[in-house]
Amino acid sequence: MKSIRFVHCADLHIDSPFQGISAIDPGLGKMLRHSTYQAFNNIVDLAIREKVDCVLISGDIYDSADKSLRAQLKFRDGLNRLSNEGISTFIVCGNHDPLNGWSATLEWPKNVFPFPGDRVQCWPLQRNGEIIAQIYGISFTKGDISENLALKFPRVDESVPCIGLLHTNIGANTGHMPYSPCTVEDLSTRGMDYWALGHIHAHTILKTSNPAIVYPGCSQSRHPGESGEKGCCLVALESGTDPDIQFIPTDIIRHKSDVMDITNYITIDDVISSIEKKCEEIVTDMGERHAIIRLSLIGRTDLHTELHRGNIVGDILERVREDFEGRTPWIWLEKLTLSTTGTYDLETLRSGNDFIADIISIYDELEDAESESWQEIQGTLAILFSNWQGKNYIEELSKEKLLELARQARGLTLDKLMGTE
Ligand SMILES: [Mn+2]
Repeated sequence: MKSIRFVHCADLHIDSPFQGISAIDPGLGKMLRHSTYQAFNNIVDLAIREKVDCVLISGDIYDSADKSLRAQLKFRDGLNRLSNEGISTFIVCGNHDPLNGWSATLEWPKNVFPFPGDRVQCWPLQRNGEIIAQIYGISFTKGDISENLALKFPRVDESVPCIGLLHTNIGANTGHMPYSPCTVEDLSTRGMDYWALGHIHAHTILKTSNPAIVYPGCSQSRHPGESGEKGCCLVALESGTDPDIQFIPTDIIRHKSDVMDITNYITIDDVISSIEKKCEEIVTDMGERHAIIRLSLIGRTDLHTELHRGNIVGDILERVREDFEGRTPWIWLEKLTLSTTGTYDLETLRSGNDFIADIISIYDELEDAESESWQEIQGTLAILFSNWQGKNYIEELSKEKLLELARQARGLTLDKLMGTE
């Protein structure tokens, strides 16, 4: 097998509107929107710097089928830069940018190979007139493809590396829309050396070789659910060895959720300055990228009651945002939640014989997934998520999130019963 090197990216979601933050702060919203373009430019820069043979884009280039002309022109600018360096780009469309959406009448640079939706196409990749790889792919014709497109790929047996491009949801991954569903088994029996997938926004390597099955993840996160680093893969395929797959961050702005323990804090000043210090540390850890941060305050503190007064958390949030105004890289404290408890001793209260001890034991039971209370609460909540109306308004609750809510509820109950508020 000959050797080739390429960049594999997917889910660029160029021109994503970042509706939540744009509504609060239009200036910040504009910068966020620009970040999806910058992340794509970082991918192009990487491909040129590394002198790769090609770039593979596995769907969801744009955020919606009704993509803007601006987004299409900027995307073409990147493809032009690649083409001018002799780097080919292979593209499949996904559920956010299917072939039946509008596309501007633009001339595309040479060395750009879009895949059709009616069949699996094979484009040879050439270097100095010689075929060095075969690239197979198929695009989404419409947004909601329920067909298993992986089964349309031929079983190949080639002397050059074979790569499959597909936007797909593998193994009924319930965290994502079940478009073009397939299994690792379906992909493993096609004779490909590398599956360049798109759709799942978290970078995931499902198989490292024979064939490698890879999601690069999105190139720029768009909401707190997409926390951590985002980027693309730089891959080398060579005969006789496992593919070398390197994850390269390309994001401009990063989301981070964290907790901060304020046990033993005495003043609100301590809380504000520590939040700011924590945010600074997070940005340093991110390699000085712009940051959107969610913080949850935890711990047992005398400030518990004060922090629960009126709009005190909102005021702290606003003060932190003001203090960070004009900072580069910028920091946006997106959300501050309180999960603190008062300074009462939970152990002593638990061991009592009174109503308060009973209340605590009910909350304790929730920590055990086998308990009746836990099953009951799950049963009650299941109704909310079994219809579309509920799903549209409430995020699915993980066990951790539910326990966090239960601990907050316990704190509020004890505050009321013990008259600390
Ligand atoms: Mn996507």
